[in-house]
Amino acid sequence: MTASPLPLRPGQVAGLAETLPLWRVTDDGKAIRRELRFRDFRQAFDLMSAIAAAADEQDHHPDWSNSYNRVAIRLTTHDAGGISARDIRLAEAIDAAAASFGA
Ligand code: H2B
Repeated sequence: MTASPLPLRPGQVAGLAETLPLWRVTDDGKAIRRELRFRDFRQAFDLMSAIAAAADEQDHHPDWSNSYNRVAIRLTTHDAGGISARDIRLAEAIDAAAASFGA
């Protein structure tokens, strides 16, 4: 198992607006979130399957929910008690997967 990740410093959190413009920092500053909307449930679920594969590869997992064609994703690092570089890396993979689905 790898060492526990460090949470981002406040300046790094502020910089997320530029590096991950589709994501918002939650009010408590401990997570980032993005909401996606698709044509239908099948598209939404296919994206979730793609994200699940990326998450397992990275050994870093989203907190998320799905309602029909919407997927709400929240990324936080439980082991760090906040946002870490692991969340950034997974967010980038999610953005790439979503773009390939046209979302
Ligand atoms: N996912 C997230 N979001 N945060 C974590 O701290 C985390 C994880 N820890 N996936 C990983 C798994 C850890 O439990 C394993 C043992 O590496």
